[in-house]
Amino acid sequence: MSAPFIGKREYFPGIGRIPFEGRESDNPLAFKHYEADRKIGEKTMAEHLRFAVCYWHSFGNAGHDPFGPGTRNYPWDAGSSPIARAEAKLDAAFEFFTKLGVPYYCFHDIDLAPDADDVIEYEKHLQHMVALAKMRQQASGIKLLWGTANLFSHPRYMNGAATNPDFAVVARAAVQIKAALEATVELGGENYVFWGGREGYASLHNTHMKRELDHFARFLTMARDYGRSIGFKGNLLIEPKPMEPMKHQYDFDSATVAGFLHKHGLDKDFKLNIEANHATLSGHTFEHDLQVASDHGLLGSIDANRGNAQNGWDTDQFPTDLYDTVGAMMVVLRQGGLAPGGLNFDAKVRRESTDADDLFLAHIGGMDAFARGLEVAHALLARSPWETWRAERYASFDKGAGKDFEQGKLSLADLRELAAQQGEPAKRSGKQERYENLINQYLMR
Ligand code: XLS
Ligand code: NI
Ligand code: NI
Repeated sequence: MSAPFIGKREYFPGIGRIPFEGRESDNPLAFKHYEADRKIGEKTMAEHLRFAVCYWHSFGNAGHDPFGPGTRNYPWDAGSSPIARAEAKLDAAFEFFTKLGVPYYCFHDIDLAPDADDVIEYEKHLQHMVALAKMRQQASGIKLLWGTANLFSHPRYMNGAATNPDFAVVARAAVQIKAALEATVELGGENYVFWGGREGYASLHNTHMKRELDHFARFLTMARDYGRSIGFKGNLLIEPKPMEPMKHQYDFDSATVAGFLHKHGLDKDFKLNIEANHATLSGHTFEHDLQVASDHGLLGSIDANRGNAQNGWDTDQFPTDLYDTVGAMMVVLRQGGLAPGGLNFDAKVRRESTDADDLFLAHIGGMDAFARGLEVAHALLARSPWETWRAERYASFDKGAGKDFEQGKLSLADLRELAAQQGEPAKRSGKQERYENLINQYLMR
């Protein structure tokens, strides 16, 4: 194990490289399930899970909410200038990534570098920080899973970015997308994400929805063409979310975005980045939206978090629910993995969690939850009767008339003839409880 990357000063003193100690350990700062090099099937846990830490919640969010300011005093926020603070934040971030032992990170342009209204100044800030990040990546071996642009915080984007009714704002949004694409290419980012922050509407009264959606497609097409022209070979990812901050967000869920991408001929270059809490906000389960994306051949990456059963907003909590992680990993394993995507912890510690080690505890919990989900999902698929049971449920389509139906060889009138001959079909139980029991049985092993 290489020594943790530590910059000019240490931001998490007293915490070393997080070890794997196994499920009997009570050491809060140790992994109980995540053992990076352990093989699950053909791949190691690290290769399956491809964990990433996000820059924004972990190093940029001191805990503010609509009712009050931040509760955490980050030592990297003490510097005298915006650039000095960004440099300190970068060192703290790389120290954290290496101590935790994750292979990837993700950022927005203005998490990494200070924002500026002046275009040239904004670009200079980002280039400066990208050069430093490149050095940190080389020194630590940590890689960029994806980059993105924040087109939702600045007040100019209050009515949207690419879907803004004012062309001047649409053009200004291009400044950030262009720069963030360049930063991603420079840092060898394996994906690029578009979360349509304020792409949606607050009221349909003043909104020309079709026109805004056409603008959105035009903008994404331009971004794709520019990305490809500067050598970006990875996946472009759209991250669906149904609401918040807007009343209605255009990238509502997997099904909506799949239709949009197909309609505009973007499905070859774009895939989806599915966030658990966004799926649940849209009235689905996490597993549902993953499955829809995967069925379209569009599941590219995951923002791993969870919502809260009582709160109706995006609470972005760390994933701890093993049922959820088993379900997610079943979808991922069935499609043969996530690469070049990964599992990015788009999650934040609670406002009341104010110690430096809380950030470690949160990530350790999330990584262990997904490692256990991986183990159980793999065992269910490889060793349990699950797949056989499910296949048997559809066996009537594997031969005879059922197979002819699937292959398009029968007409509606043919089906009527068959039904008239065979009489009333026998009832066949769905046996849901059998599967539910199997999950618990394997979880407890
Ligand atoms: C916010 C989104 C955001 C994206 C990146 O709800 O999840 O964090 O992942 O812009
Ligand atoms: Ni979210
Ligand atoms: Ni996200």
